Amino acid sequence: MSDRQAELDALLVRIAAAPDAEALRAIERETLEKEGVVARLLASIPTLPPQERKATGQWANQMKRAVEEAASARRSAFEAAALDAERSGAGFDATIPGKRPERGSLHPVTRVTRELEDLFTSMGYVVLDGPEVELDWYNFEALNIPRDHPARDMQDTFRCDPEGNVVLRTHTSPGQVRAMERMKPPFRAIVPGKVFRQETTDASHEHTFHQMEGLVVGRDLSVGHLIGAMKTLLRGVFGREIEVRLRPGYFPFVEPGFELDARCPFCTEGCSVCKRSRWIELLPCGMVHPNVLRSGGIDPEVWSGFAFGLGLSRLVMLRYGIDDVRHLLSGDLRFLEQFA
Ligand code: FA5
Repeated sequence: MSDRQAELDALLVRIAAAPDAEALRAIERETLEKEGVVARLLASIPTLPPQERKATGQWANQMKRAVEEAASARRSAFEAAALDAERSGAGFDATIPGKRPERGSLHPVTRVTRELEDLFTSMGYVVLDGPEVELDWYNFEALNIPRDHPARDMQDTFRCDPEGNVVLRTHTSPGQVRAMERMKPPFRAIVPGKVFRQETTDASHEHTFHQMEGLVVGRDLSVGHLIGAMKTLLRGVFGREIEVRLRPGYFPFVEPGFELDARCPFCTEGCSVCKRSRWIELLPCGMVHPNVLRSGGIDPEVWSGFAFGLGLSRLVMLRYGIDDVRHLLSGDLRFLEQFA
């Protein structure tokens, strides 16, 4: 037998005996790739006497084919063995504990939002959505806050274009006019959502927080209806009477306007959440201004309305005893896991 044939036979024996795919790959590398025997053989051809060149080239190709075929057969054998092992259950330990998938949970703001949606829909309200990137018209002008009106300074606004025609909504009140455009009176609607203000943050102020707008449009609605609705809302939310106070409040889109505050549950003598006042601003509200009804295409001579802007983030704080609003959107799992 020639030396070449002996070399090939030895290679084929090693391939057939390769214990695993990695060992097989190593043999393929040393045979077929850059510095492998086949490559070296082909590279040597120009240096050989002309009469030997053809035979050497043919032999190199024959060797290459033989190695490839043997390696492919060995690889198929590995795959078949792995499949057999899997089918027979070999190597599978049924006593090893499985990997438990991480469990997520609803965010506290989502939970309270859903509860409120249930409460309000049971009272005949529809739930509406509105854009977070809002036109200045809906966020301010249609709400009786023209450009240069000092009330614009009450809410520091993120503007999205140099002209200031597009803003990140500073409150859910634009939902009032959008609701009027979509529905014929009489109707009741709530608009929960995220709002944005460019302001300094502290324990009770975030730049991004949640509100829930409420709007009722009907005939002959009065402050009495408004107060009745606010009481029902708070009873539904807290499941009990909580101490509240009503004081006059100024918002250009309601007349008269009120601020409804809830007693701070975190202290008896004032703390950073209530800014030492023992009251938490929670529920501004009022009778819808005739100009706003007109902006929404509703005749104020025929229809009246009341609206409220619930501070949803603050309500969530009250509900779960969270002492800093900034935890809510921090994304901190140590905080969120408490609600699992
Ligand atoms: C408004 O946003 C009015 N649109 C509310 C309204 C609606 C009045 C309908 C009348 C009729 P105000 O800026 O006060 O009002 O915000 C409403 C509530 O959002 C506050 O009572 C408070 O609970 C909450 N809030 C305000 N600023 C922040 C903040 N930076 N972080 C967290 N909650 C806030």
